[in-house]
Amino acid sequence: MPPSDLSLQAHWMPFTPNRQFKENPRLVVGAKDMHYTTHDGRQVLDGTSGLWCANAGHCRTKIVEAVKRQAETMDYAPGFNLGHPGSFRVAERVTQMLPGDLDHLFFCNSGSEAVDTALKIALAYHRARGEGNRNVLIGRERGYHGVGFGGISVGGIPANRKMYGSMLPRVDHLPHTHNLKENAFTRGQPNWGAHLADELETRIIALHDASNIAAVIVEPMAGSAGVLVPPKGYLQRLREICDKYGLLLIFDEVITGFGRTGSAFATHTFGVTPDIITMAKGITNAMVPMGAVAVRKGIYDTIVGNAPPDTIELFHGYTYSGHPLATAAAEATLDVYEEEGLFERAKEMAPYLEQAVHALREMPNVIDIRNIGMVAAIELDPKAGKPGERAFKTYLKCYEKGVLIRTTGDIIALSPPLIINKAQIDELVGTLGGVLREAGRD
Ligand code: PXG
Ligand code: PLP
Repeated sequence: MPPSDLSLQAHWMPFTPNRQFKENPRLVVGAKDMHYTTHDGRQVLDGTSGLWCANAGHCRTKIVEAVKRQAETMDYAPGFNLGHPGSFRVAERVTQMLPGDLDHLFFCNSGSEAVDTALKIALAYHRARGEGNRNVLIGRERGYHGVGFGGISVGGIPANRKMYGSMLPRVDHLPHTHNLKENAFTRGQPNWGAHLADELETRIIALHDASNIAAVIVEPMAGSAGVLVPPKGYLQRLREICDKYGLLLIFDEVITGFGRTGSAFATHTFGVTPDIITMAKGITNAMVPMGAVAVRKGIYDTIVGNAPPDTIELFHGYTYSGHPLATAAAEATLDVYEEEGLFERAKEMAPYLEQAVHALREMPNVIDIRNIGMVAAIELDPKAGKPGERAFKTYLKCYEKGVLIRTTGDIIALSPPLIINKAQIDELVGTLGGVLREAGRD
């Protein structure tokens, strides 16, 4: 139980069963490297990088120091009509990590804002080209693009949409690629499913006409909906169809950015370059909220070049776009990734994680295991009439036993900080395996 003077009532917690949590709360009060400290002094191994964001581990000294220094030097700088050096440096460094001519970066404060920003940029781009009728946006079933109205409109998670009435008009969705019959227990990219991208051409473009479609947004690897690794050739096919019909391709790399899939971005891992990339989370190692949107040169040049001189070219931005504490955290974070070679490390450790998680195959109720880079999912057979219960009980038991996992429905996701070592992978997967075994086939 938390300290008796702490009231839990006023805080309406996000994506949490509030009543259940407040009856049986779990509080953490400290974090360092691979571990959280609970309020009662236990160490918990972080198998999820917080919420997929502390990719270099927690409270890294270099990042802490950079943020402290910045807080003492300049707390805040207005971002409209005024600048500070940090945001320009981060934009240079991040765009240098990206392939092709993805060479401009717009700042915001979260993944949800990055998605809204990217969708608006896509619409503004076509309008600047004189094709403002291109305003249909295409997402994908099971896609998670945050919780703004833009993100839930193109997103494909029913529970995140159903309460909120009308969303963006003129949206359609590709089918998702998850298919256990074809792909269960695949290591890395599944062989089956590239043809699902063809629906963009055969159904969606056929229905709406390409001349009305602005952009296609997908997570190159769907994270939130349960780690859906793209089938071989699938993203290439989407790219080809977008090129053929003049549609912008947006990769939402809020989770996959900054090393998760075993290279800097999923665009590198899968060898497909989109027109726009959204990012957040790992950009500051979760130290300070930050999001960003990278766009290809042609998009920036078109929107900026077509506006009358001496006018604002894009009517968009946030009070905290490029906040100095966030840019200080981002610079130090990029240093840590680079100095410690963490993206390469993720790639090197990936086979070990793969081996470890696939050893859970014979555990009770496991119906699929999938993985890529430093991310893995173990899917459980849902209990009849009680979807999600089996995985959530596993989460609670693992937490009691000192490891933090993440669940979505009956899918368990593991996405540890990229600094995890082999003994810690053994501890994470071993504890999970023990809990699954104990639960048995109830
Ligand atoms: N796009 C993608 C692909 C994401 O994964 C967002 C946008 C939204 O980011 P913000 O910063 O607005 O939350 C996300 C966020 C989970 C989990 O456990 C995933 C996210 C957030 C919280 C929990 O699956 N993804
Ligand atoms: N609401 C009001 C009344 C505001 O004045 C502002 C910003 O000035 C916002 C919302 C948007 O806030 P932010 O720029 O932090 O997204």
